[in-house]
Amino acid sequence: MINFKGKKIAVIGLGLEGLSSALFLAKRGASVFVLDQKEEKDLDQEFLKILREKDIKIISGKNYLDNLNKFDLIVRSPGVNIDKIQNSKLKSQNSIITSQTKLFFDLCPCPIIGVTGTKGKGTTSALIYEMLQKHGINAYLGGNIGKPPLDFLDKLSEQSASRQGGSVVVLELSSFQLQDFTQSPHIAVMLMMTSEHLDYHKDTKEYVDAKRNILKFQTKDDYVILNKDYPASRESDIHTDAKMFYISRDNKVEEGCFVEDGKIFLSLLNGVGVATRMGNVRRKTSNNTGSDNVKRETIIDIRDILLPGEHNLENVCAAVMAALLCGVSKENIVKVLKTFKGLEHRLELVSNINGVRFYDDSFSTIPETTIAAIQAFKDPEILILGGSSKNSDFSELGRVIRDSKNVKAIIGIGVEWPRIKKRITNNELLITIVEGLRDMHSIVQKAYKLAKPGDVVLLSPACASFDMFKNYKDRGDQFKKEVRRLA
Ligand code: UMA
Repeated sequence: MINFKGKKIAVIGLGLEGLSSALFLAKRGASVFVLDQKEEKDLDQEFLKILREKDIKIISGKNYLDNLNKFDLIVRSPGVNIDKIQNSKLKSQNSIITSQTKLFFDLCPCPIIGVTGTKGKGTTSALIYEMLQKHGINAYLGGNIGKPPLDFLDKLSEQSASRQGGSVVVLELSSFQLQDFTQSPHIAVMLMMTSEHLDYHKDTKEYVDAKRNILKFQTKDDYVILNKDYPASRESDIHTDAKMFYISRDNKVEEGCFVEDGKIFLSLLNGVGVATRMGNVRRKTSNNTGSDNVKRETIIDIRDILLPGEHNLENVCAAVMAALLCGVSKENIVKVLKTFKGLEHRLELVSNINGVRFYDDSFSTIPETTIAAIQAFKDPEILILGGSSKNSDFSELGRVIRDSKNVKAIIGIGVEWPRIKKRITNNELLITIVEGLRDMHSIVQKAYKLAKPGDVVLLSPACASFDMFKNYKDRGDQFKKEVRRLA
């Protein structure tokens, strides 16, 4: 549905996306109702004020879905599981169910680069965006990263016939957003995939299937970049018709980007030139190494990459490949890699106080990312670990901590800490354990007391935050505030 004028539309969920969708549709002449399970007093009061000013009606509280059959179009927010609406007896047979992301795909005039994966999708999306910008491409960044893309739809322009001058959109896409997709982006990036959000999805299969929608509807004129090091990503190759490139931190790849001998390489089959809707990656063959039909080119020495953490090399490889497909020069790619510090709350260096470096990795809500953060440093670490439950399995995290040579202390917090601790402790453990602290002020004070110059204090909880904080952002913000108070 492209013509919204006069249509009666329900937007479900008054969060960031719901607000944006409601305003977008009201501006185009629809009669918009925002439906939310929360009572009106618990909704964002600022958002409510904006809606009222635009004459958008609100239906809230536990019976919020009762009149779904009255709407022509239902726009769900990512946090609202599609099954809840599809199975709702209250919905009429004829109502179309969509989402902000699906509407955006219907309406977007320019190529979209979609990035998904269990972790790293925000960082990778931002890196690609920075590289496109550096090259002078009219790029936009949105999606799960916190920017609903309909907000910038009106600014986008189509590519000209010469593939010059148009906009390019980079979208971070979550499984919640991809779940009911029927279109895929021109360039799809699928990063590492393990399992997550099993509180929302029925099982790992449903989660992986949702993510695979990013490439399932691609044609042979599209491009996909897959992480070869993870089976769920690698084995997605059979679900797409797109031209395929791989990235790897562990192995050479014939076509794509990989890490070897401390460098990032691009590898292309001889004579293969790739013309996407934005650019051309036919590379010069001078200074190439490799066998006759595989041409390899060094992109950057990893010591020159500012972004910390071995795991981020996968994200760097994916971003390099995507940027090259859009015609970004190696020079501009390297410039960005030398200066891009990373996103807030993702292994973010907050401050160096008397030789003690404090890192905020509050976005780390699963064991896999905490393992990556722990392994990002060789210096002694004081780790802040624990929080509310996501039903994670902490066995591997426990093993990594037991075997690590540099974790010197752990401040265990939140309801999940006892479960994590069980996986870590053994009798010979030399790690100092501190528990029972209940606010960020005492946590940071204690961490600083335990630290010596040269140490790293790392907030990387491996858990959600809702038992002690509003969300991961609030947890990270409180951490940063307390760290800065030490200076
Ligand atoms: N709600 C209902 N019924 C439900 C579920 C929720 O009415 O069944 C209501 C809630 O009461 C609440 C509103 O919906 O008032 C919240 O909607 P939402 O959860 O979709 O949140 P938004 O603020 O719209 O933010 C969403 C994404 N949130 C989720 O996917 C949960 C944001 O990703 C995203 O940045 C934003 O859209 C812009 O695209 C956040 C996230 O946690 C960061 N994402 C997950 C992740 O990264 O792991 C997937």
